[in-house]
Amino acid sequence: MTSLLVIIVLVLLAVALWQLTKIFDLTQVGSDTDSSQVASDNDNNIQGYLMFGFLAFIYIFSIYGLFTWGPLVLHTPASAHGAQVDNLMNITWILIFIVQAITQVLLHYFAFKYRGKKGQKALYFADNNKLEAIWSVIPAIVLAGLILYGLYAWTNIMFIDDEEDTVVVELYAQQFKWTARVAGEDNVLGKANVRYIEGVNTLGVDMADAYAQDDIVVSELHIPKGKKIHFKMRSQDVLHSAYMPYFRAQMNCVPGMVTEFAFEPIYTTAEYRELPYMIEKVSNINAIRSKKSVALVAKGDAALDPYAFDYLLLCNKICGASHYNMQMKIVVDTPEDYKKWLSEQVNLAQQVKEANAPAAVEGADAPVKANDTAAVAKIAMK
Ligand SMILES: [Cu+2]
Repeated sequence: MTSLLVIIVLVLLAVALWQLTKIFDLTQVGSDTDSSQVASDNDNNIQGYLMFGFLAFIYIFSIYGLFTWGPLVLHTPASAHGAQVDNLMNITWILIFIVQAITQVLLHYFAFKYRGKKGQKALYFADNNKLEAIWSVIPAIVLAGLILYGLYAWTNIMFIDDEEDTVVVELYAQQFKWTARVAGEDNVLGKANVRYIEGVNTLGVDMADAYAQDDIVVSELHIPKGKKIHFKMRSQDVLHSAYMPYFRAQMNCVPGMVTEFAFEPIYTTAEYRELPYMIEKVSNINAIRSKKSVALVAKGDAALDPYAFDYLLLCNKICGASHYNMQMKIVVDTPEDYKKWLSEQVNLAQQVKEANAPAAVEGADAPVKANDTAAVAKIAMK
């Protein structure tokens, strides 16, 4: 309601200003100011110099942007194919920068040089085949080269060798969270369908499928360094997009179909945290956070926790109100740590079984997970 009122006030204000300028025009009738609608030499000169002013503005703004926001772009890629993506991106940036630097100067300089003058007539110039050939062939060759290189990189990155030893992981998207399903020992995901969604089986895994028995469902994904991870994406509701910026990976998650992406992580989380650029970035973030904390504590609120770097899986399709916060932590472990993590997980079949079984131990408040030693010990002591 308030915004509607503000809009109405703004519209009325605009109408009032418009009426005022009309009154102002009427007061000028009879005076010798130039009210001609045809541009004079003076007008053309002003426009010509403004062209140079605008040229200076776009160059200064480009250089300012490059220095101010340039360092914010993603740094070292954490996947084996990442360098290829970065290379393609950098070549494209450099080409755009060169072409724009040349064409903008020419465009604005000629607009200034041939600005209108009294008595000067525009030259009628139908066409020039040689010129048109030059400015068609050069961009065609450059673009064809760029596209060919892009296609080569794309097929390289998207190729998944079925024979290769990979770790198969499902990424399941729904408004507004991610869930991962690790294929387990057999490295094959059990079938799934929304109709099977029930209780702890939130992904609708077909528990009658033999391949589903060792599947592990997690809300924080661990993957091993140095091995290709084969992701299979599904969505429960709307279009989502699995985006892992540090791994230079992104793939749409489409309801009703499975999409795929595979990459090999080359830095563990611990190693990536130790990269000099990341140390600097984290300390900058923490400097800002501690400054904010001082203000928060002064107001009587709790201070902010210090930030530590983690790989994240984000959603890159605007999928609804909480899209911005749709994320899952991904930890890249050494192969040994990964094995250890895997052995600590309870598979879905077990979880379903425990959820369905009545409490086995008298006095137990809730079903106990097989590997939950602390809880087992607690019950044993009763
Ligand atoms: Cu989403």
